[in-house]
Amino acid sequence: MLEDTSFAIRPVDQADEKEVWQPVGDVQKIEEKKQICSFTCENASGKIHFYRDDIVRVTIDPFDGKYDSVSPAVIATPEKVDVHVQEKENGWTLQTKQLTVIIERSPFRLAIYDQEGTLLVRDVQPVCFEAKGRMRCTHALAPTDVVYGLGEKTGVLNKRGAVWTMWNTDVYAPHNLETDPLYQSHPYMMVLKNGHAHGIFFDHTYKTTFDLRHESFYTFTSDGGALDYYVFAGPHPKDVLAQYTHLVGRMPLPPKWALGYHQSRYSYETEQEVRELIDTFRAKHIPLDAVYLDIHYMDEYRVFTFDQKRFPHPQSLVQYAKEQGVHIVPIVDPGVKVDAEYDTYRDGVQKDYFCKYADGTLYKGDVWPGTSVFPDFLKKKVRKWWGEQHTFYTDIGIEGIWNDMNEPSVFNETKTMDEQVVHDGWKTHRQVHNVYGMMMTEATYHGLKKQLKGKRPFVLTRAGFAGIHRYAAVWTGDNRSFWEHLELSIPMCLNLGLSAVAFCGADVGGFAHDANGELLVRWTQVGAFFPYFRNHCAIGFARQEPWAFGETYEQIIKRYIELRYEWLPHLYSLCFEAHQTGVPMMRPLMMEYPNDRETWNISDQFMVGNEVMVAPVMRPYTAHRIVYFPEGRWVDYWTKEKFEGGQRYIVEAPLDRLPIYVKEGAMIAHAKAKLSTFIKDEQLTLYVYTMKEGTSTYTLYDDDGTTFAYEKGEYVHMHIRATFLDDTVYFEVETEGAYEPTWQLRVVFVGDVPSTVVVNGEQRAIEEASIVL
Ligand code: MIG
Repeated sequence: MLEDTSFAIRPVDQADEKEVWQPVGDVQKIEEKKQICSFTCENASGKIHFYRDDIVRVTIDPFDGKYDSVSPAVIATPEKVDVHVQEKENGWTLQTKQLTVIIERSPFRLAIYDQEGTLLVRDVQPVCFEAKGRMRCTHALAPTDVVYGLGEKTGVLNKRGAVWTMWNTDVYAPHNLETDPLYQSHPYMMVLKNGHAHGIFFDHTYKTTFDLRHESFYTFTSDGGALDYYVFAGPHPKDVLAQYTHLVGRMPLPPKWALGYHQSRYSYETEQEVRELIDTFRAKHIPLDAVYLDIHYMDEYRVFTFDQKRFPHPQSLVQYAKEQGVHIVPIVDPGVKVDAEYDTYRDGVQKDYFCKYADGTLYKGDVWPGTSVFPDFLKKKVRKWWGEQHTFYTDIGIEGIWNDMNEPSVFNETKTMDEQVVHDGWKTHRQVHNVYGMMMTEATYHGLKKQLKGKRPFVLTRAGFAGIHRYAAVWTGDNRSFWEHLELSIPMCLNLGLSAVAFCGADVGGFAHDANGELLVRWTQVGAFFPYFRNHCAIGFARQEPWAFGETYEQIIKRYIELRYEWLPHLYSLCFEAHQTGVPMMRPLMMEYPNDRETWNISDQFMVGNEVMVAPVMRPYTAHRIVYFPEGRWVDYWTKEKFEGGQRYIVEAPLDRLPIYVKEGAMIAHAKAKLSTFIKDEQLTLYVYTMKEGTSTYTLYDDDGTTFAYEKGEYVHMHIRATFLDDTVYFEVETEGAYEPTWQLRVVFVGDVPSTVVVNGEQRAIEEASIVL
C-alpha cells in the first residue's frame, strides 16, 4: 500500500536506468538479389525486402537469429517487385514505383520516401541494441505530424505526447486518459504528414514501447527480438489501411446477427432469468439479437460445463431464444480448473497440452475456478483440441463465443503468467505473452467454423494482437459508467479501426459503477453507430437493461435500438467494405478529409462510412454541443436543416436527439425497424439527399447474412451513381452477384424532389417523392 503514498516517488528509483545501448555500426557489405537487399554492419546483419511496390520490410538482427519472430500477424507473402538499385557516394538507393529507400553507409541509417518525395521514415539516431536482446530505433517526426493507430489505447485520437506500451493487461482500475497498457497489442501506427498518410508496423511480440513525447522524433523499443518493421506508402489513409490489411489480413463477414443489439450482464445467473429477459424484450417490442452468459452459467467456473442447478436445460434455452430471434453467447476463459475429476483438465494433462516451466512442471495460476492451468495455444494441436471442445456448445445450437481473460489475466502481482513459462517448445512467455490471447481466439474461431457447417461463427475477444480481426470482434474491456468513458470510447474505437480492427465497440452503459437514465440514453445513441453494439454491466451494480431507469428513458433507448436496425443495410454494406478493403465502418473525420487540418484532432465526432457524420452529446445535463462540419453542405438527419461546411456550429440536441448529419447528395440505404435480424427485409429504402448539381455514388451490399456463400459470389452488390442536373436525377445502377435479395429497393428523395428521374437511361414516374429502382 506504500505505493499509494509519496513513497512511490522516492528518489532512489528515479535515477536513470543505466543503459548500455550499442549501435549496429557502419555498413560493410551489401548485396541485392531480386527484391531483397541484404547488408552486413559491424554488429548486425539486415535486410530490406520489398513485399510490393508500396510495402517494404526492414529487418536488422544483431543476435544471429537467436530471437526468430514467432508473430502470427503477417499472412501475406511477397509479390514480385522491380527494384532499381544505385550505389551512391555514402550508400545506396533502392527504388520501386512507390517507395525509395536510401541506405547510408557510415553510420548505417535508413531514410524512406514515397514517390512524391515525402519523407516517411528516417533514422535520426543509429539503430541500437542491448546484449540482453533489446532493440531500439529512433525515427524522425515533424512537429505537425499526427500519429494514429496503436490499437486499443486510451487518450485522444492523436497519440503523440505520451509513451505507449504493448503488453496485454487486464485493467479493472478505472481507465484514464493515460491508463496504459490495456488488453491488446497493436504495434502499428498511421502517421499523417500534411495530409499524406503512411503506416509502420513493428512486428514484435515482446513487450514494446512507443515513446511519442518528443517534438521531432519518436523512439521504438522492443524488449527482445531482431528489429522487424514494415512501412506502408499510403498516401491516402485508406491506402494505408489497404496496404496494412494486405499484410495482416481482413475481417471475414460476421453473421448479421452479430451486428444487431446485444444484451449482457455479469451475470444473468439462471435459465429462468435469461428467459424472462428475452420475454421482456419481446413484450416491450425492443429489438434484440443476442444475450450473453457470463461466468455464472458454468459449474464452478469450469469451461465447457453448465451448472446443473442454474442451467439444467441449456439446449432448450438456446432453442427457446432462437425462436425469439435471439442467439445465446457464452463466455469461455482460458483457465482450466485443476480438478482430477474434470474431463478437460484430465484430457489436457494426459495429452500434455498445458503450459509448463522449462523443468516440466505445470504452470498454475489463480483465476475464477481457483487454481488453474492454461492451454498452450502456441501449439497447433492444442488449438485444434481447444476448438474441438466447443462441440459442447455448438451441439446445442450455440453459434457465438465470448473470449475473456485471455491476456492471459491471472490473479497475482504481475497480473499474468510467469514470464519463465515456456510455450511450444522453447518460446518464453516473455516472448509470446502478447499473442497468447489471439491464438486462443484463433482456435475458437476455427473450431466453431468447422462445427457450424457453413454458418459464420461470431467470436468476441478481449485480448488480441495485430491480426486479431481475422477471428473476432473486439470490445474495449472493463470501462465504467462514467461520462468520461463514453467520451473515451470514441477515440479508442477509431484507433482500433485504423489498426484494422473494424469490428469493435465498448460496453454500452459502462461495465462497472452505476449507470443512470441519462447516461444510458446518451450511450445507447452512440453505441447504435458503433460497429459492435452491446450493453454490458458488472455484478453488484445497478441493472442496465433498456427499461432499468423508467419509461421516459426506455422509450428513447428503444427508439435508438430500432434506429440501429433501420441503419443495418448501411452498416452491413460498410462491413463488406471493411472485409474487402480494410477500411473500417467507423472512421475519424480525417479519413475522409485528410487535407483539412481541422479534422486531424477531432476525437468526439466520427463518420459512419464516407458521408454520414455523428456528433454525440457526451456530457450530463447538456443539450447542445459544438460540431465541426468539413467542406460541403450537410443535412441534419432529423430536421433536414442545412449546414454550410468548413466551419463550426453550436447545435441543439435534447435528450432524445443524437446529432447525425448526412452530406448533401449522399444516398443511404435503410430498412424498417424489426425485432431481430432473423426477420428478412421485404423493402429497403434508399434515401437520396438531393442537391442542385453534382454526382454521388453509393454501394449497397447484401447476402444471406449467415453462410459463407458470399465467398462464392452469392451476394448482391449494387453500385448506384446519381447525377443531379437541372432538376433531374440520373441514376446509373449496376448490380453484381448471384444472390436474389429478399427486398425491393425504393428511392425516397430528401430535400427538393426532382421533376424528372432517369434510371439507366429510362425516364421514370415519381410517386409520392419516391420510385422503385
Ligand atoms: O471481471 O466474466 O471484462 O466483461 O463480465 C473479471 C466476468 C472477468 C471481465 C470482463 C467482463 C466480464 C467479467 N470478466
